[in-house]
Amino acid sequence: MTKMKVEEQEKARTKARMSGSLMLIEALKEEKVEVIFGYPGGAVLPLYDELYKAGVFHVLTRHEQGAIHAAEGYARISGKPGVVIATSGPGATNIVTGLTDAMMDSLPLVVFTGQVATSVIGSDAFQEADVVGITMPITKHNYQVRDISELPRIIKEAFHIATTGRPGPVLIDIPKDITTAEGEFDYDQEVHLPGYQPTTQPNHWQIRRLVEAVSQSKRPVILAGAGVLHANASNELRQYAEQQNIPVIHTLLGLGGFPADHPLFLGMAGMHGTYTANMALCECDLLINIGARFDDRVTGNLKYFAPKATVAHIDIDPAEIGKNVPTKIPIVSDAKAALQELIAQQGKPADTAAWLKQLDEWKRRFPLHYEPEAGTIKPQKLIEMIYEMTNGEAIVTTDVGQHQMWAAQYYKFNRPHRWVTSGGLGTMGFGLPAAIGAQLADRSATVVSIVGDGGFQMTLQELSVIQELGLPIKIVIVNNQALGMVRQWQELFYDKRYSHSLIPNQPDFVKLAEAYGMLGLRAKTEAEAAEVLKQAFAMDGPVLLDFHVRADENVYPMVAPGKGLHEMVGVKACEESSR
Ligand SMILES: Cc1ncc(C[n+]2csc(CCOP(=O)(O)OP(=O)(O)O)c2C)c(N)n1
Ligand SMILES: [Mg+2]
Repeated sequence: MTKMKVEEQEKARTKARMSGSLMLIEALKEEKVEVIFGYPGGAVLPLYDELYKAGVFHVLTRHEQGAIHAAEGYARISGKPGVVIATSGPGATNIVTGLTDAMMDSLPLVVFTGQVATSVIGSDAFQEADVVGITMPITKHNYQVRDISELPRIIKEAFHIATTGRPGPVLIDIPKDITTAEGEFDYDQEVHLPGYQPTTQPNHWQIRRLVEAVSQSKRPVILAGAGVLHANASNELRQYAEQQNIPVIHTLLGLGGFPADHPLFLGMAGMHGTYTANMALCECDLLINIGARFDDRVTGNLKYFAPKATVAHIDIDPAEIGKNVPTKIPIVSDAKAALQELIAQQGKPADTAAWLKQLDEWKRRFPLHYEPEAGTIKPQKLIEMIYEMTNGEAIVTTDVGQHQMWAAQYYKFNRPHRWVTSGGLGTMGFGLPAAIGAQLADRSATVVSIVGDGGFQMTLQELSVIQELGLPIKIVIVNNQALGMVRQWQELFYDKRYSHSLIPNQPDFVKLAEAYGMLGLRAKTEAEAAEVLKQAFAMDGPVLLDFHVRADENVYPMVAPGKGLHEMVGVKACEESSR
């Protein structure tokens, strides 16, 4: 067949008449969607019927929240949009947390919700919810399809909006009658959105100003966030930092963007950041923020944040620049494009020798620290053991709490796109379903889901999916029989009144694993931990590991709420410690 003929046939196919449901399937094919995470119900029955006929790979999670977190994990690892389908009413409201999570952490999702028929919208029909209203502030954009003729354009726009500029979740609410109505499927159209034209290339004059500021700086530092990962700019970040001899700090979400074992790396900043990273932010004279949004968990009390610094901020979202921290050099750009330009300019590097010497001294004197203890499992040690067992190569997903912070501190990410955590929203229950999406995005990766005994119980039904798909995820429960992070705050700030944070009677997680048809292993000492980790990682299939760790361990260093970064507690000078 000639090339012309193939093109004609292709055109004919994209102009064919079909139902709304089939259009959706065809659009997903055009967008090269590999997997859909979802849950059926009345309003999406026609759609599910087409899914059945088309043989699309659809993962039936056991709760819609599981579906959307799995889609987030998939998006985080693959860089492609995660696709979700939920039914109207309760199906849609069950994804509200995930949408908010994806919005806060800038993850590209395209989410389809069923809706009652257009003729009964507004009548409190069975399973009707105002999903467009509910999700307006927690989506990058949302739509309700009112006419079948709009459907192809809307789907095409949704994928475009979710994945360009600052990524985010886009929702399409589709009334049931639209899924059965027939129309022309024209997907061969340009996206035309005059009001949405993200700036991706930096302003040359602002770049020159930054180059000049760097050349005059004595104590510059780069704060790199997830924007570097979204832009696939890790290589450029490294090149630039090395070219200019500028040290690098990561936000929680940025981890892996710069190699943790690089001499210029100072660690994570913020509430549980390293001493060196936080002090560098206090003392720097030039702060170059690349793709981070100056979250309050990173800055601490803004009154004391980077008091001596000229601030430069590279961000694809202009709304972030100057939002929290006054910014002298604003650069609206994709991180990769801005870094490429900075590298190309090759300005005179800053003379950072004395600064780097000071930072090395801090690194040596005030490393992350914990007291080893025989006969128990130190959670920090547990993370180190997992790091060693996986050669630092695993994809790590977490829940939210102490275990999340220990994972961020002690699993040294040298590569991008290995770290999947809920940063902005801090969503308990995120880790397990996110691991499903992460594993489906990278089938050959070792995926470790590090979860708390509290958060695990918020989405543990997804064990069923892991078992059913035979995903070889290693689930690590850091079982401190407590809502540990809440317990820590109550110990430190509420005079040890442990109001509803201690859970001494957790279920038997090993038996639970068995109920879900997977191997469960338990360890209560470091020696047992080493043994079960060896066994688990030697196995092909999923394993659930229940580690009973010390219940009263705290995450340090810590910047108490309302304090400045210089007011960290729990820092020990190396000479005083046994490590
Ligand atoms: C959905 C949700 N509810 C409540 C919280 C508040 N919260 C933050 S950390 C935490 C404790 C988590 O306990 P666990 O999962 O056992 O983790 P740990 O801190 O013990 O490691 C709680 C309740 C939250 N982040 N998310
Ligand atoms: Mg816990």
